[in-house]
Amino acid sequence: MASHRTFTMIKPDAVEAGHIGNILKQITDSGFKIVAMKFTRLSKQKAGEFYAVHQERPFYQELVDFMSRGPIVAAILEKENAVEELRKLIGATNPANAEPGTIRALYAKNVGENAVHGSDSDENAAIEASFHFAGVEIF
Ligand code: DAT
Ligand code: MG
Repeated sequence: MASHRTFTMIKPDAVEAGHIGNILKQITDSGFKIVAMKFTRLSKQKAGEFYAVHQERPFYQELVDFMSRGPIVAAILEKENAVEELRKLIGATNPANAEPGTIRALYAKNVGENAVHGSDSDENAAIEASFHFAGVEIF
């Protein structure tokens, strides 16, 4: 995947709270183009695989339970410098530390239920995008 792309998820807490539309609007208003998108749900096994890098962390089981408890929106986004730009737009992992106006400052409940995911590198963006999407689903 080209480096002008990143991967995002609107997490179960934000979907449950009815924030899909507002979050997608904020993303597209910030200049991102959606090149793939689906409304789906992670099984516990799939959530565990997605976050396998965190499996030694004390919050891993909580994270897997949370990410599999309801539907999510998964999307691939395109913009110049996409990974860094999306991380700026979503804000710090803990919403208490997130800049005002960022998606997590606006919609996240706490460090565990923090509304959105954004890839942290071009390499992980490519891995995460192919975890969720087949080539024919990316436009
Ligand atoms: P980010 O999602 O900002 O990339 P991360 O990769 O460090 O953050 O962690 C992945 C997710 O794990 C994060 O979005 C929410 C959860 N998490 C991280 N730190 C946590 C903590 N201290 N307590 C509970 N959940 C945590
Ligand atoms: Mg991360």
